[in-house]
Amino acid sequence: MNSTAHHTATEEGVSRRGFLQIAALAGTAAGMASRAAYADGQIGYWAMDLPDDKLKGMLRTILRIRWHERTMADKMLTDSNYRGYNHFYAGQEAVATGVCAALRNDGPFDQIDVAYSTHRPSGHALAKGVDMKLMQAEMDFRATGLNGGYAAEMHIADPSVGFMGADGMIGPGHAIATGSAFAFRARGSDQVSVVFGGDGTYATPHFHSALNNAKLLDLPFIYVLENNLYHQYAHYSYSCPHTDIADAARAYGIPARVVDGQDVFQVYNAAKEAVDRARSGGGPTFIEAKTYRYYNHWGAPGAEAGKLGAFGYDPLAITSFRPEREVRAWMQRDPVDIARKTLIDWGLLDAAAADAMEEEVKAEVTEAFAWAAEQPLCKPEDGLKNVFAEGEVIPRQIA
Ligand SMILES: Cc1ncc(C[n+]2csc(CCOP(=O)(O)OP(=O)(O)O)c2C)c(N)n1
Ligand SMILES: [Mg+2]
Repeated sequence: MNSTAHHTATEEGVSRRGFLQIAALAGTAAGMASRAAYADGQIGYWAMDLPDDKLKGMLRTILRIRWHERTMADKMLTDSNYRGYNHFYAGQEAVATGVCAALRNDGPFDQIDVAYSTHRPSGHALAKGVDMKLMQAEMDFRATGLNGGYAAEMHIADPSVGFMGADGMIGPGHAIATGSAFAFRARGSDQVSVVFGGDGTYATPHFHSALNNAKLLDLPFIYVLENNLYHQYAHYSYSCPHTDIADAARAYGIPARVVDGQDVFQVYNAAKEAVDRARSGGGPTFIEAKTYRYYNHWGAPGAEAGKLGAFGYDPLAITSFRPEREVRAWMQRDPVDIARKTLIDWGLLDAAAADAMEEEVKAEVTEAFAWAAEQPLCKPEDGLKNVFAEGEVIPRQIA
């Protein structure tokens, strides 16, 4: 352990390190696994020191995202009247959860941290604090949804919790996210701006200009790259020469970490370090989370109702882009299982309590879908609302 890099997590919490050291000395599987995973000698933060409620809250967030995804996939497969759609995030839940757990998500708009999302936004939105019912109503084109039903999945936004929006275009959101970071610095605020991006963004000009500008101006900016190996139906090696895309960030002079994106607590550790650096004026950080999506790029081809994941050949041949055994291998390192097992190993939960939490989450998700389904549909003309400004718009410039 690098002692200069070591800090205890800032929130009040009990120390579990003693427990882990004892467990490791005793040679238990739990202790050894935990030490290998968390005492890597580089990241000085210890998610395990956080208060119990916060740690259990991370498992709950992962479960909320997971069951929202599964419920939506089943709806798409079984209910021909269901209009909603999604770029499913299942498999990647630990990334959004671990990152957003390190952010300031409550408070006035001029104090909370902001997160910019992608075309795959449902997990980022829920982790940042977007209301599930309103989000689901939006994804189902309901007039009472989060954005009036005309944003649907790929343009949902809720600035009240710092969720600055999904983005149907790959890349341009990066420029907006660095713009927010610049605004925070110009205003002397300690807010932090985070952008999520996929491996497919590497080949966009926005990726490179965002990193370059963030470093040149030492902005409070965090780039979270979710490397799920594929952009649409192509492996990222088709468009990126790096194995670790983090190497590209290092070339811009930005500190970068590669983390196991299936382990929420490792993601949290890296995010906490990045947030503290950004808040204290230390500039940007790049985090590459290695992860995997269980479903097809878009929608539910190859999936079966009631089962997690999409496999094998489908008539459109679009699930055939990756080997079935690869999907199954990644599903062996499931973010739900890892978070659940870790909390049980740390003594925060037993299996019965974890099961009870999952049942509560399922009930919440069922209720959200039922509520959304009763809401009035938006009208086609609603789609033009808020597209054009009305009246006079006065250009402004910071002096
Ligand atoms: C500028 C632009 N080009 C192409 C597309 C079509 N498109 C949608 S998603 C996607 C791949 C994105 O891959 P990645 O960034 O790895 O994210 P993932 O889908 O894996 O989450 C592409 C090319 C787009 N939306 N925007
Ligand atoms: Mg990808």
